[in-house]
Amino acid sequence: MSDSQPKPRVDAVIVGAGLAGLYQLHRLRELGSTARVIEAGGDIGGTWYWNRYPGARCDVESLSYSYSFSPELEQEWTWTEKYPTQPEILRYINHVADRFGLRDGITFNTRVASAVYDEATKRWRVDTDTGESIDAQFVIMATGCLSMSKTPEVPGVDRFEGPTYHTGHWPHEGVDFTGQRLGVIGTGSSGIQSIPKFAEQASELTVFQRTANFAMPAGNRPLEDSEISEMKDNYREWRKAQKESGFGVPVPEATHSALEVSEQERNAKYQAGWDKGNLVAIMTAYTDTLTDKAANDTAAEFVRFKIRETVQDPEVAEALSPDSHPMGTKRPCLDSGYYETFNSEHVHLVDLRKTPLVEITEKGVRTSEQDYEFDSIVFATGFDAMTGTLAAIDIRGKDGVELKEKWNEGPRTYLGIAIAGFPNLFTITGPSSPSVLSNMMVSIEQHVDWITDCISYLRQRQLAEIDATVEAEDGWVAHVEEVGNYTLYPTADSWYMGSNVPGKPRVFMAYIGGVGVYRQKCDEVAAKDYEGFSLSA
Ligand code: N01
Repeated sequence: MSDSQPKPRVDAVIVGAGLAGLYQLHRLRELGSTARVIEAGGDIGGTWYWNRYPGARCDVESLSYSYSFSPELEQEWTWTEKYPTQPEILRYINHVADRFGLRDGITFNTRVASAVYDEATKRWRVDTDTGESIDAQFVIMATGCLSMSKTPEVPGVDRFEGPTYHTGHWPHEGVDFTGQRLGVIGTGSSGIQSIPKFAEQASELTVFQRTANFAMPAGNRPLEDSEISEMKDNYREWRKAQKESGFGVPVPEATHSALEVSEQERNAKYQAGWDKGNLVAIMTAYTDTLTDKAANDTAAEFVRFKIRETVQDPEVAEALSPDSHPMGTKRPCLDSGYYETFNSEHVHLVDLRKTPLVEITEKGVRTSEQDYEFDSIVFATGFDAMTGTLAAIDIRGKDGVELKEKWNEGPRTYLGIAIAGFPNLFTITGPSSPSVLSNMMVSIEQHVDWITDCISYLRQRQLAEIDATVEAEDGWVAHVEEVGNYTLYPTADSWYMGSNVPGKPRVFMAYIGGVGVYRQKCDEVAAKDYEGFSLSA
């Protein structure tokens, strides 16, 4: 579109039509604002649109992983299983979009290529890869934390002659691996969920593991009518507890150090969490599990014992037992038969710490020790998390500063919502907010509500611009780092730290202060007329 043509003019462009983008569109429409959602995918759903690999489920229980903004929606939707499958979550998202009439506000199969701030008009020019240019007062990034997938950084990724798949971009029509020799690289959440399913089809399955991860059985099952109706009767109380909790998942508060109770008492508590199939219950069983290595070791050893108990071959059990990072400092997983899968004769584990991955070849995978031939390869190798998607868009703020330049040494934000020098730009569950360390639904709703209130405040006062101050941003970055350093998280090479992407700065990219504490801080900022921001007419 040439500069002389009039551009569509809206109050806000929302980037992404996942759970965050849809709710943001709904809230802005309620406010009487005009908004356009731009979505790269062919339909709504975000993460749940792309991640369709077999076995994909959410690790937060169904009854908690849903919007809280509409009591009517809560009552009319009925989840079927303890942990929701990807297809069921996608059905839910579609139900929400239809119920609240959101589809007409979304442009699909379109990527935002750039967003450039015009200091004279105090508005953004947003350009898409389809050649459209939109004029917007606000840009709201609802791009998700894990949306830019990555393949392994070894030569030959395009050389393999058979089909390759990435768990984060799974074909919508599904894939049948029946009778195939299949190689899977990666044992994070996506690998751990899909590997048991692949083993049901493949004739030979070889799993390439660089880091053994902590997983515990999800204990998934159909929900009882009585638990559904009990939750429906008590949703308001439950939502309040979610909002005030540490991780957006209410659990009883720990009262003791893991080191001040007997081994027997400790293991009984871990066993109870294990039986519940609730990650947060084990991670927060004691006050110091995430802050003290010795305390953490007690939980880690409990899981390693379970692995040894489950996996028949002691050498394989040893290789599957995580010992390179404290439990929880890389995202722990819920599984359905993961460790048991390695008891099947046709399933093989390759420990890449002993025999590193060298390259992908025409026929398969080469390690330092051996060539493996496959019919298909699955990359369960994760994402350039938190910043990758934002850095891929050419975002320019005041004085033409590029966001990716500003974030050269790691992301800098105020509250994970705003970025100094990039006025009227908001990041839903952005870096340095609780985001990935929480039930995403709780954090998404909190951010969307905060952003909507902020836009309403500006409108009422006829203010054109809000920009975080550098001082407020510096203060927040320091606080996030300080709280992070109090924990064991920075000790691990994890995607939370950016260490899964070569060359990415090593910075802890989430706020571990807890969603309840964080919400209070955000509310205080708003109550003090957006303290830490400069506002102008
Ligand atoms: O990705 P990951 P994911 N050579 O980054 C390995 C969310 N999620 O898609 O650990 C060899 O966790 C890598 O090894 P290492 C959840 O937040 C949620 O599984 O870096 N191996 C690792 O084993 C999750 O944390 C749900 O040493 C390489 C794996 O690939 C996040 O998404 C379900 C490699 C990547 O694991 C990402 O999960 C699924 C290389 N060059 C995902 N590069 C639920 O809620 C990477 N690896 C259920």
